[in-house]
Amino acid sequence: MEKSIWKVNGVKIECIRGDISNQPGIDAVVNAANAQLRTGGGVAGAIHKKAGPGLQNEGRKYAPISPGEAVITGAYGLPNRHVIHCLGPVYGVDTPSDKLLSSCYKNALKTAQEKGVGSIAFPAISTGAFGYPSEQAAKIAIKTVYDMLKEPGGIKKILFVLFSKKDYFIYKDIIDNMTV
Ligand code: AR6
Repeated sequence: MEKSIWKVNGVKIECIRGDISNQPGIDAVVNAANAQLRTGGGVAGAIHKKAGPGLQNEGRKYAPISPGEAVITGAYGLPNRHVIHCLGPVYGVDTPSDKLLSSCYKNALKTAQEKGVGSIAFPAISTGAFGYPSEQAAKIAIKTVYDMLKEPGGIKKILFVLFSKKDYFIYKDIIDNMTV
């Protein structure tokens, strides 16, 4: 299997190629959500399809959310305990896009820690329909997670799940070149 692992303060940071809706063994998966927390294309489509209608029903209570925000729900038909929904910025429209994208990862991790989540999987938020260039988004995702791990928080594993081979190698190159 294609994967790359890096350890920071005892926390495993790993990237793999795969489908975010098929990550058994991970406590919480992150959804690249829309503001209404409804089903959609890409990640949101895959997550809602597997979770079933309960996810959208619960999401109604929290919608709408703003770019950079994260909310947590149950996972319903998914093989996980929670879904953490993040609304990424539409690249160049929701600004400053870099800070808003970083806030997604920060808020997702904070929310996860508050719920006692031990492992979390992220997709490449904003890099599909929202147009964020993959390499810039990957650098923000990895740097934000790394900075958050300087403080102890209970999370033991962070998994980046990339759909395309190209995105997987972008993450792998960054992770393989991190030295701590
Ligand atoms: N597992 C992992 N990654 C995936 C999957 C999957 N099953 N499917 C796609 N990707 P996107 P966004 C990759 O568009 O840019 C939705 O319609 C994909 O290749 O899901 O944040 C929502 O309803 C890309 O690299 O999220 C929102 O309206 C990345 O995941 C809007 O799109 C993110 O693509 C959110 O747009």
